Amino acid sequence: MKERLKELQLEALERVEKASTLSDLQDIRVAYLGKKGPITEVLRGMGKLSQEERPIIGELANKVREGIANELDVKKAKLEAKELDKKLEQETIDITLPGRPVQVGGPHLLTSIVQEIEDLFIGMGFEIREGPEVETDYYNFEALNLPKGHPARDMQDSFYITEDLLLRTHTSPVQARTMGEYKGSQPVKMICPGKVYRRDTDDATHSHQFTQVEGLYVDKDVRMSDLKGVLNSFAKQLFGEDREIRLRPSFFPFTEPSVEMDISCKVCNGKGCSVCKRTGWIEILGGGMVHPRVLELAGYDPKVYNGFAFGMGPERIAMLKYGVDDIRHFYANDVRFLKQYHKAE
Ligand code: 2NM
Repeated sequence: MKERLKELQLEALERVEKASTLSDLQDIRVAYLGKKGPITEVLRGMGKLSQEERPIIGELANKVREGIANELDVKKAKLEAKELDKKLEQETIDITLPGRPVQVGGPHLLTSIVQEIEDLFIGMGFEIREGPEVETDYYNFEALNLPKGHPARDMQDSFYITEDLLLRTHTSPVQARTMGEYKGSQPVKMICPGKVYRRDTDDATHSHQFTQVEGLYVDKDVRMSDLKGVLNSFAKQLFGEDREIRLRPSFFPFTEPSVEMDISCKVCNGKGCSVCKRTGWIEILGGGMVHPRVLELAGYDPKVYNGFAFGMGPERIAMLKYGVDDIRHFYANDVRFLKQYHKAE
């Protein structure tokens, strides 16, 4: 039996030595150490041995088992390392290949312009205010001196939700709300950027949804010259120190007197071209002194307080500043358009 065990050991170790794959090793493990293997068989036959021989053979059989198992483990580790090396070699990365460019996003042109406008007014002491896009008839019209029957309230011009609710047609209701909140107790100096809605047919210069930034300054002794100074500073910071401004009389229901502001045309330097329609001037916003009725409705005594207000369309401002020829570019989300205005990193 001793000889048989030693023979098995030699045979097994020789096969382990020759094995070249992990599956060869598994076969050897099953053949020699498995339940039906020769060593198990030897152990099973030990009943026939004498008392003295039994522990010696038992010990030897276990040693042989352990020896084979040990060699199998050592060889297994070697083969695994070899296979890993082979795999790594096959999977080498060519670090000389050019990289794939990463598409970097950036803010939408409209977002950038609104932020730029906000920053300019924050610099002049204005706070930013926002309000609901679904607005009541009261704040959208009534509080702004647009009583029932006023032509601007026409069903044809607004998106009504119910008789009393509509998508706001301008951001002025945010100002009416803010004044109403303060109830005449303190000055107001704010701008309100946001989306507004009008029932227009979309074309190069009209959009049923667009953006507004409106401003309001209410205090004691606010004058038209204050409006002119603020707007002049704004226009020069946004369009360049070399731009001139002018105010022309106009009409809005919520301001009296009302004005429209033009900047001198940059394209022709005031000489007259197609951009300024031969006038040398380009209209960029409207404004005026807040109508006493608007102040009164919000709880401000028009004998004590007065103020100025103005409103502009950031799409139009961006179109003028960057030469965009169609308002629909802002809403088409064509990356070829949008990417042109991403600032370089
Ligand atoms: C404009 C033109 C003139 C305006 C008025 C007000 C308010 F709420 F204070 F009465 N907000 N915005 C206003 C005045 C807006 O946009 C062309």
